[in-house]
Amino acid sequence: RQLETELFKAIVRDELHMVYQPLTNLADRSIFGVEALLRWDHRELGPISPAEFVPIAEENGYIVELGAWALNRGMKEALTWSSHLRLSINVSAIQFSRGNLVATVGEALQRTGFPSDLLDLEITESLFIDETLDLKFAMEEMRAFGCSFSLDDFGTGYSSLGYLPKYPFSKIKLDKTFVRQSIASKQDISVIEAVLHMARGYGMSVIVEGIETGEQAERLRELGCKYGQGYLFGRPMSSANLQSTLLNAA
Ligand code: G
Ligand code: G
Ligand code: MN
Ligand code: NA
Repeated sequence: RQLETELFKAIVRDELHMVYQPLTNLADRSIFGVEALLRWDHRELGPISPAEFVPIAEENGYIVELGAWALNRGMKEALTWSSHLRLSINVSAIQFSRGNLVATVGEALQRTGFPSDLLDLEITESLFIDETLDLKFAMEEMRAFGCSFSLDDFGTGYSSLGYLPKYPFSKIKLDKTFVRQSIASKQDISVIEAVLHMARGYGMSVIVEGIETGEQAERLRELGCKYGQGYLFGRPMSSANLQSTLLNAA
């Protein structure tokens, strides 16, 4: 496919960049971290969504290179900001199975000097449907560096919850589909309450994704959610724009 060939050239052509979306304390709306997201601006085709190119890169294995690039770029840019924020970076299962993610993360930390205790790696819940994949050992090794793990897209994987305490996650990212009706439906409220309760039991914190309105933020805060992410608090933005946002908030 044409897109696939173009993707292989994206790094050398300097067509990739990272954007950063605020992770916010619901109590005072202060920013404690960011989620880093890959962007590809093709010289002729224009912007291509990661929802489109990440699956292609996962299929052909190029996600190993893209992922390493994203880790290095994210840590390097995060070090230029005036406040030291947590940096959350998405990683794909293929980076474990076809690459050596432990070595890649270790090298990126060393090369950039980014503090490992500020690094979170986001792993999507749907990975855990495939129980043959042994992520646990690699996760423990990275935890020894000082990194933490967030379980991304929680609630969309339709997997059993039994795997949850077996892996060293410190955070759960509740998928944005739950927020949409968090005010409308009693049923969704009880799901959110159940997730908060379970997370507390496992000593994990919860970040609610996809918060778009002040009403949602307030309702979620009342339910006991501490952390949120969404367009209400900030869209994914360039490193320079994030820096201005931090200065304006200070
Ligand atoms: O950026 P956007 O909100 O459009 O992201 C779409 C999807 O692409 C999300 O599921 C997100 O997790 C994924 N994605 C974005 N950046 C990265 C990345 O650097 N690595 C991986 N593996 N996935 C990413
Ligand atoms: O990694 P993950 O699948 O969680 O990727 C985050 C995705 O969610 C990105 O595509 C990002 O642009 C998107 N996103 C972030 N905040 C919001 C929001 O408030 N509403 C919606 N609809 N999407 C959001
Ligand atoms: Mn994510
Ligand atoms: Na998500």
